[in-house]
Amino acid sequence: MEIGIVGLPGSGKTTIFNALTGSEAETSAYSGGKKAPNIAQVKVPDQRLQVLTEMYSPKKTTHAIIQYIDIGGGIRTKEKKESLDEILRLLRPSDALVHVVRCFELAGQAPSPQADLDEFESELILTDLLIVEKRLERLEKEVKKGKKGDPKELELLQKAQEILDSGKALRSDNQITSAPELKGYAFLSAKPCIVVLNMGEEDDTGQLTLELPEGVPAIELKGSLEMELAQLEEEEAAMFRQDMALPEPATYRLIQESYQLLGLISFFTVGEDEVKAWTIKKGTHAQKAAGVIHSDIQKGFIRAEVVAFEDLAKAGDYHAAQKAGKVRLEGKEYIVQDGDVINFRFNI
Ligand SMILES: Nc1nc2c(ncn2[C@@H]2O[C@H](COP(=O)(O)OP(=O)(O)OP(=O)(O)O)[C@@H](O)[C@H]2O)c(=O)[nH]1
Ligand SMILES: [Mg+2]
Repeated sequence: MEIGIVGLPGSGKTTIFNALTGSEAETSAYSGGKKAPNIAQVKVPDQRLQVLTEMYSPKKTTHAIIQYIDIGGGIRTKEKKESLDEILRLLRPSDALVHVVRCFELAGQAPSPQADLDEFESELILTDLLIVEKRLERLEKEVKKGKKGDPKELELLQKAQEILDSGKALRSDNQITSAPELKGYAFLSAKPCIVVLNMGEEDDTGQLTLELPEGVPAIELKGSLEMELAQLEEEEAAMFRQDMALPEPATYRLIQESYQLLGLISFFTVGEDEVKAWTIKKGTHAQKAAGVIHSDIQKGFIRAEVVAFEDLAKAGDYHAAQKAGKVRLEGKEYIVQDGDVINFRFNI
């Protein structure tokens, strides 16, 4: 799972990337110059894993993982064709976007978050429109030459064109985002998106009221501050946080929200060797979830022994949860819930 960090040049993308991942990638003065992309993986913070780890004292605890990619510069559709191609290539695999908006003063320039947000959103839309128009042109030529093409793809592209022409992103149209015929295009405005309002250190949070695109949540973060904390040793960071009455890194919420935005949930497997969080899409059946661990477990699936994390935590341990009747046996059609602790029974 990968999330692309995007936004206008100088909005603080690399700063947010560093804050999220604890990396020390070089930030830029206001330039928007082209640089190599930054890529790093982070653990999805999850309190429940800590509780389970205390319960089982395993040799190893494994978190769910998200990969973040920070591309240099912004998207400039009009001027730089080449850099656009490069950016599209980099962002194509991303499952979602984090759109960083500058809300701090930079080099004497006051922030204009609403205008910046709208501008970048338009760039996403325009970028997709260019791709759609190019493709439609080619399809029309082929039809003239007597080739048939895929009528479904044509219809969907025409619908996409209409949406984009009206100035809207593709992400809020279910038919477009779920169509297998359009998967290959990797439209940027079709990717789920979270806006990060990147605030200055001294700013009061909770004051900004921006008009957001449909279906796009926003989070306020103090990018520079969070970056500095993320780069400190753990003990030192904890001291600073205590002083500033910041209970946990603000980035935790961003990571967790991006996980939710992608429709992802975690189930857990537990034992003395390992306590582990597994990532699945919401709505996944037990047998398919088993396949995330190993295809053999999916193939030889018999039953899933399931206890909800909350019930297990309340009971204190597995045995007590069993005695309280909280451990259930579920079949392959059972829809796995966020926080389920599962023991798969299978034979091979
Ligand atoms: N005061 C303040 N400055 C910030 C904040 N975030 C970033 N900056 C400054 O803004 C400048 C640009 O930050 P970057 O993180 O490099 O921005 P970027 O979006 O990655 O820039 P490009 O990759 O060049 O497009 C740097 O000088 C940062 O120090 C913030 O939250 N507060
Ligand atoms: Mg950067």
